Amino acid sequence: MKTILVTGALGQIGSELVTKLRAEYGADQVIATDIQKKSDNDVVNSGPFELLDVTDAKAMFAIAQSYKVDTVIHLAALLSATAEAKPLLAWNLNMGGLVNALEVARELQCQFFTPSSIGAFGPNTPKDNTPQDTIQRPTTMYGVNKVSGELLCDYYHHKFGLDTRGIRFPGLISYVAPPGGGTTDYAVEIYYEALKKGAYTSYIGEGTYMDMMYMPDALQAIVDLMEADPSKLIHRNAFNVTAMSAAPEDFGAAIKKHMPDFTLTYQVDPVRQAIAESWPNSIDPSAAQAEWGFRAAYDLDRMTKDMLEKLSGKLF
Ligand code: AKB
Repeated sequence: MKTILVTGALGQIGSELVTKLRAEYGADQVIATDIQKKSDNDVVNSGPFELLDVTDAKAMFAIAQSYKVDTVIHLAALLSATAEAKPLLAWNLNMGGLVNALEVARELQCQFFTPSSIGAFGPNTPKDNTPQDTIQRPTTMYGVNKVSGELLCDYYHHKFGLDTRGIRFPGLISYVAPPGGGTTDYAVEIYYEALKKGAYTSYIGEGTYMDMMYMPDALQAIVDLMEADPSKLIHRNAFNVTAMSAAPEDFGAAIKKHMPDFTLTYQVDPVRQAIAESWPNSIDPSAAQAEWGFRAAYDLDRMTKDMLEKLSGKLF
């Protein structure tokens, strides 16, 4: 039986991952933590919840020790656009939080997971079918954090024998908790605005391709990787995964199949556009497929149908 500490539990991934982990391993086995407490949130009310600032190493250790956790899932981080606006805060939070979480895992001998991102790649990375092992010279603070994080997790594995595992997530799309401060957030906003206004103005330009994935596939990937036989893992930090490579007009066309009057226009934000252009168009997930059986169940059309159904139930 696992006892799992989750940081950033009220964020985009955490809000749904905690629910899934509680269903799978038992509500009391998943200790959700976040820097804020929203008392009407299901994550806060469906099992143990503790307030935690991940830059506070002692507080993190005390919570982990008191619940006798054996697994740490460290999600708390600033996303790419916010990190670019506040680079020093991003370094302190993203790297400080990560090293604290790794230290907790080392001292308590826990299994460890933290997400990396397509942001760990940069402008001189091969853009199409980006290999698992390739050039990683990102030009954003978020990317610098993600590459450093991948290396640090590998270091803890080699140096201390810690069971560290990670995934390079593409843009994640979900109808539950909104993302905040990411470059790929447009791919979530477009569904909300389609339903609310029948129109969306994209801050990412036409023809800009990035990898994307529906949240249920991302959550399943985390569980599958954490359950994977360690003897089969050649890589650890972190695996390329993707479900689709798409540009704004592809989302527009998929939405139009359900809402023929939907209109998509563009007003490009130069900061987020530059970040997007420094990232791959499409990444190669074959290492994840070979080493732990990764597969995505949702393509763009299946995801769009589900997003529109679930979101309209939520909004109206
Ligand atoms: C972001 O846009 O910052 C994130 C990511 C791809 O890591 N969604």
